[in-house]
Amino acid sequence: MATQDVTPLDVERIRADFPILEREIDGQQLVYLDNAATSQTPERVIDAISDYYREYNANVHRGIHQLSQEASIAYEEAHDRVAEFVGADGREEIVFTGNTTEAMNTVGYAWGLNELGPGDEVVLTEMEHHASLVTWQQIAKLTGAECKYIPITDEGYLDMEAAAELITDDTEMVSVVHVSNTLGTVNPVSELADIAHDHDSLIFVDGAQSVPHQPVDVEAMDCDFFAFSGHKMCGPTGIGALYGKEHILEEMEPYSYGGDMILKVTFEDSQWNELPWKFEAGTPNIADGIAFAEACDYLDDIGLERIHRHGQQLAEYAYDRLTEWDDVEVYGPPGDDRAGLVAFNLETTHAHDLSSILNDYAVAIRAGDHCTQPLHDVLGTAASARASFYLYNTREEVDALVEAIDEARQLFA
Ligand code: C6P
Repeated sequence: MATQDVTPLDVERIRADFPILEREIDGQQLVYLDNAATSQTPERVIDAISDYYREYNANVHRGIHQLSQEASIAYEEAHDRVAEFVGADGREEIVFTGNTTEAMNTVGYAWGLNELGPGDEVVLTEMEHHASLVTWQQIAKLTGAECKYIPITDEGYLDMEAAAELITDDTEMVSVVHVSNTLGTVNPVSELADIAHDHDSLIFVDGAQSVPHQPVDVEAMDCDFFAFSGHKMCGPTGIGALYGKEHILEEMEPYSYGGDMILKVTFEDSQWNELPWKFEAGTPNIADGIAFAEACDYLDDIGLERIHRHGQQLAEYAYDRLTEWDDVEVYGPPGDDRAGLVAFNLETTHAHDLSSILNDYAVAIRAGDHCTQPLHDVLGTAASARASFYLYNTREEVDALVEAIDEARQLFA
């Protein structure tokens, strides 16, 4: 692989791309540290949406007229762009979905219902997001299959010895989160793919928290399925993608029926359209699909390797500052080995109260279970506070976070 440019980001210049960052809350400058939930949107992505509605709003694959042709081409090419962004072969391997969750459910219903049965096992991890955990849990109930969970170590890494024992010839699917949205752990997904394939199992990787922050190559990873969301990577809400190896998607039956996913329909039966349209029933989210591709361009123009390093540096700095205090518990791996987020708890203050106090200082973080309730059970807490960073965040914003937390510590001491 060519050496990638890792010169530091020009954050001030980047911030100018995001109009929302100028917002003030009660006269104070917004400090937005909830990027793992939803990232902010640069002007050119906003423009891509409004250009579509102003200039070529029309349904795709249905009209011969000029606007429909323009919309169809832009929407189709958006699939190619998103495919290229994650190292897929082409549009055949990229199904646009509403988000990561819908991508999971697509595989759960379209693949799982047909392929799983009693005696089969789905291996997940204790750090799965509900999007994968609940999907496989419910598909397992419907099919008689069983879910097993790879445990985490005390430091928040996957226990790979346990993984090697849990993945067996009974395993039909390994479903693993690439980057944990709660621990910040980066999981060894290629190694897990090798173990899964040694047992003739497929592997689904949840890339919701990796694709926005680091270069991803699904072919090098050798995963069979991969999912991610536009709204966490400078794109719009309501759009995401499911990657699947072409031969697997080819063999899979669709589970959502209607217009555009068919080639030929009679009163008796129907034939399916070619990939990826076979899995995109009904009028799709055209504007956001096109803007999703614009977000890929935006991130590539800045450079994923640089974005990655910036997020890691901010997380390490936040980790170091927070762990200076004895009354703060930080979850997950050490500061120098985590993705760009930090989840923690104050001994004296519930995460929700802390988040509410931070809001008084215009500091936006997330508090709650982050859709990882079983993981929080393992951590021994019902909720945590989480600060998550992106390309436009600064060290000064981490300082603002820490100062606001200190105010809360004094208040509840
Ligand atoms: N996590 C968070 O604040 P959707 O909602 O479908 O776009 O993404 C679901 C999802 C799946 N996997 C991981 C690892 C995730 O982090 C998320 C979304 C947000 O952490 C909202 S719960």
